[in-house]
Amino acid sequence: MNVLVVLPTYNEAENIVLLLPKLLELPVDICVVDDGSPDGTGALADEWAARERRIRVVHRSGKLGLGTAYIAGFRTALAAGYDAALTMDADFSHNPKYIPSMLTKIAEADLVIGSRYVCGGEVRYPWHRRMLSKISNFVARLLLGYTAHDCTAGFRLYRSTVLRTMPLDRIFSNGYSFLTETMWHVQRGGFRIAEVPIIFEDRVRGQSKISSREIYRGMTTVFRLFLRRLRGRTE
Ligand SMILES: Nc1nc2c(ncn2[C@@H]2O[C@H](COP(=O)(O)OP(=O)(O)OP(=O)(O)O)[C@@H](O)[C@H]2O)c(=O)[nH]1
Ligand SMILES: [Mg+2]
Repeated sequence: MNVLVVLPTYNEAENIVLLLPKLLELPVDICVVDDGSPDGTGALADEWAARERRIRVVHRSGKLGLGTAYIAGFRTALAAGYDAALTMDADFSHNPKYIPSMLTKIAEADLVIGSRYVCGGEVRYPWHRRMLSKISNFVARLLLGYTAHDCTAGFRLYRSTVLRTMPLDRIFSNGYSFLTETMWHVQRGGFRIAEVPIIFEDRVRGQSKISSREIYRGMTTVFRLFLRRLRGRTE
């Protein structure tokens, strides 16, 4: 299976130079989606891409949001004929050491989640971030009927068959809540979901980009999808 790792970046210069060599040790290609990072992440990624054919870089004009960065990566993966796309954060919260077990698991699933909330998984965050993550997961599972234990995780391996069924033009979340919204389509599509345990570590280098606005948007996304569920709509 040929897999494209989709790596959204915004000001991850310190991390990208450490992460790309780690990813190159694995049987995957890489697509960095950089939003004109002022710290030069995009230029660093270009230098790597010039030396290594397995790396490509999508440059966008400014900070357009995590969700649309994933979409840009998915479109690249589909256009280039990859069998699957793996999304992950570029700040080592999603450690590449878990990718081999995700690649193995995809043999029996359509979506594999690097999961914080199955046996063996863990979240190493400050307590308030841990609570926020747990509550948003709990609410999404309760209101939207999601069966995955970690339905807000960004560490995911999607088969292209799943991506092709997603209405990428009509997804309304452009930020972090994209993850909650895509889970809607995966679950409605009846796809097989598997989870492999990961230990999620807090970032050591660089700064967090999640804002209170994104948290608010996350809540509105859940309620919007909940209303859709009440109306019995599948799209
Ligand atoms: N291209 C692009 N990447 C983004 C954008 N916002 C965040 N990212 C990247 O998405 C990934 C996750 O963002 P983080 O800031 O780590 O968010 P988080 O993991 O929820 O927050 P922390 O745990 O506090 O780091 C990182 O690789 C970011 O560089 C964006 O608007 N555009
Ligand atoms: Mg992070």
